Amino acid sequence: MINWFPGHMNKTLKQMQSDSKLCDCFVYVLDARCPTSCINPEFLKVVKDKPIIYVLNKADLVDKPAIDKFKNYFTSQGQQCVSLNATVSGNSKVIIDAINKIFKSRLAQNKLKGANFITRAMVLGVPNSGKSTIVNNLCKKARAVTGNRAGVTKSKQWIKVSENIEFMDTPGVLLPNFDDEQKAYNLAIIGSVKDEVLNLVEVATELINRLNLIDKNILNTKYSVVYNENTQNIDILNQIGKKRGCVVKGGEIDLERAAKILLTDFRTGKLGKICLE
Ligand SMILES: Nc1nc2c(ncn2[C@@H]2O[C@H](COP(=O)(O)OP(=O)(O)OP(=O)(O)O)[C@@H](O)[C@H]2O)c(=O)[nH]1
Ligand SMILES: [Mg+2]
Repeated sequence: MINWFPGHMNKTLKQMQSDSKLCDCFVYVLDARCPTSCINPEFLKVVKDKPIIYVLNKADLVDKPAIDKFKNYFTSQGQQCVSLNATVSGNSKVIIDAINKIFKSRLAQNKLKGANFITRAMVLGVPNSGKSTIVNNLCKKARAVTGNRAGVTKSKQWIKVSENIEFMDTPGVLLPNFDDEQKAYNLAIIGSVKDEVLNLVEVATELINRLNLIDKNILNTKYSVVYNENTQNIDILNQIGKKRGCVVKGGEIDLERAAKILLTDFRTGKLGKICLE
């Protein structure tokens, strides 16, 4: 189904591998709505054995128990993990604190010597996870370009984010192949894969499937969807389309338009705080 890994991502990975030699640590940005789906095995070649700060970003779109569950998961593995809504000014400071904690003794030693040591961190993650938003959140003014679609950042850049820390924003990189279809759908649902290369009706019916497993009331509350024992996911998409005026000539429903409406409502939190994992 979803098999999309454009050539520029391979090039980006190679560049990141080379730039990683200049980095002391890594800020690994995960979308809190499906954190483990955002783990890209290719990043291991970039990070190697240097420290990582895992960021559960877009925490405002997920219920707190889910955030706590994933925080516990990472910390129980001895990893640093913070959660965040990067759209709120100043919030990303928790990442600076986590980095300073890791390099505490090195900072103290340098202070004694009177040297100002700069810690360099690479910000990495799948597309649309909020990497550039985090970088901007730490600057006085917007430095990195952001946008609610995959593939906004085209090239790397170093940006000073505190007195002694510089971040390198990088373009989002997807997994070269998906052996796990569920993870692939999760990434498509959250907007990490370009919508243009997707069958949005298929992605939307997958979302309906997941939402109904979590709580049947979600779609019922938002779109007054009616169920009986034979109701299929595609029928539900039809009902959503009807409710939201996606009717074309002859009374048929424009399912593509209905799919876009449902995905946008989910991505912008209009269906509530929902974690897909
Ligand atoms: N609700 C919410 N939206 C966020 C958060 N962080 C980022 N966003 C939004 O997510 C979208 C993507 O943000 P970017 O910072 O461009 O993402 P990116 O990871 O740099 O994306 P690429 O450069 O394409 O890899 C934007 O519309 C942001 O406003 C967050 O914590 N909460
Ligand atoms: Mg970006």
